[in-house]
This record gives sequence, structure tokens and C-alpha cells, in this order.
Amino acid sequence: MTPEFSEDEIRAGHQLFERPWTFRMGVPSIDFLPPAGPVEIAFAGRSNVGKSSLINALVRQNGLARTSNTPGRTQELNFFVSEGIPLEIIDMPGYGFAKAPKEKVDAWTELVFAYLQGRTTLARVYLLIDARHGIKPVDASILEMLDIAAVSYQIVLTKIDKLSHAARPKIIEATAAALTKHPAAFPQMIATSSEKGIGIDHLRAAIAALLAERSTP
Ligand SMILES: Nc1nc2c(ncn2[C@@H]2O[C@H](COP(=O)(O)OP(=O)(O)OP(=O)(O)O)[C@@H](O)[C@H]2O)c(=O)[nH]1
Ligand SMILES: [Mg+2]
Repeated sequence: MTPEFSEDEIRAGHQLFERPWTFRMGVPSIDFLPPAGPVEIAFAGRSNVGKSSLINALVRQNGLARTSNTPGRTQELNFFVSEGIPLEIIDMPGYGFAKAPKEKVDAWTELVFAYLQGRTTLARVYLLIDARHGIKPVDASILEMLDIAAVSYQIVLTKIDKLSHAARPKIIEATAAALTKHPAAFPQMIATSSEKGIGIDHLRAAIAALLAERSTP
């Protein structure tokens, strides 16, 4: 249920994130979306699940994507690029943040849905789930939308460091069981901790494999 990677795949993952990544642009509404270019991958999930932190861990650059203890930190689609790599990484606003003003939540939700459903170059969505909470109803509605839109996605468990070693397999099994109902979901998930550096190599390898798959004619 959690994937195995070869040494070559892990190495390819390292290479992808060896050089610096930089902020390209923030997109506040779908009208400002740049024309479709290279392959894109997007990090989606509830507010505060750890999307921006995970991107920083991937690129080994704390502070590239802005993080915060307060939910609702990321308010635009933020695009990150690295010279010579035909891939763009998108950090998304979180969903399911009940305390934000309604008009803001509506705007973020509309932006997230419009992007996820309509972007032709979007190769995969990494859907982040807090390992302590598992898939919540608000996540399930996003999974359903991705299934209907036939957008390929993979679950990434976050903050696994907050669970004891003994508790980890249980949440992985429960999440895998829930995923069997979702046709567009990648059956394997990746358990991570941005704080402790757990699973980051695996996520890099998964992204490298995806990119290799997309680049072969
Ligand atoms: N213990 C632990 N804390 C984490 C981890 N990843 C993120 N956090 C903390 O969780 C909080 C939210 O992290 P962010 O990366 O800003 O979350 P986000 O999903 O980008 O949030 P929004 O942009 O508001 O949707 C911060 O206080 C992080 O330090 C992790 O792996 N382990
Ligand atoms: Mg964020």
C-alpha cells in the first residue's frame, strides 16, 4: 500500500530537486491562469494539512512556499519552477477552512475546483491527508470530483511524525480501504513528515517517475 522504489528511482528523485526552485507566479483567480505549458503537479488538501511545508521539504528550501500555523495561509495558486526541468509545481489554497470569511472560502474553492477540473497539463494531484485525521467528508467530496473529472491523483499522508510507530499501519490500511472506491486514485499512498524528513525521498522518486512517464513519447 506504500510503494517500493528502486535505488535508480530514488536517485532520479534526488536529481529532480538538486537545483534551486523558484517562485514563478501567484494566480489569484482562474482568469489569471497562464497558458498551459509544461507538465504540472499540484498539491491540494485541507487548510493546514501541510501542503506548503511539503513543497519546501521536497525542494529542501524552507521558506520557498509560505507556511503558517494559522489555516488559510496560501490564498493563490502558487507556481514554482526550476531551470531546465520541464515541470511546474503548484501549491494550492486549502479547502475546508470553516473560520475564514465566507466570500474568501467561496473564492478559494472556486479557484481550486476550476483549476483541478480544467487544466489539461495537470499530470497528477497530490492530495494531502493529515495522518491523524484520515479522509474527512470534505476530502471525500474532492476525491469524488477528481474521479468524475478523471484527474489522476495520489494520496500523501502528512504529519506522520505525530502518530506513534504502532498507529501508522492502521491509518494507512484504513485510507487504502477507503480509496478502493475511487477509480482515479493511485492505489499506493506515500506517508510523509516534512518536519522529520520521512517519505520525502519516496515522494521525489514518485514525481521523477511520473515525469519520466510523461516525457517518453
Ligand atoms: N509535526 C508536523 N507539523 C507539520 C508538518 N508539516 C506541516 N506542519 C505544520 O503544520 C502547519 C501548517 O503547515 P502549512 O504547510 O502552512 O499547511 P498548508 O496546507 O500549506 O496550509 P494552507 O496554506 O493554510 O492551506 C505549520 O504549523 C507546519 O509547521 C509535519 O510533517 N509534521
Ligand atoms: Mg499553504
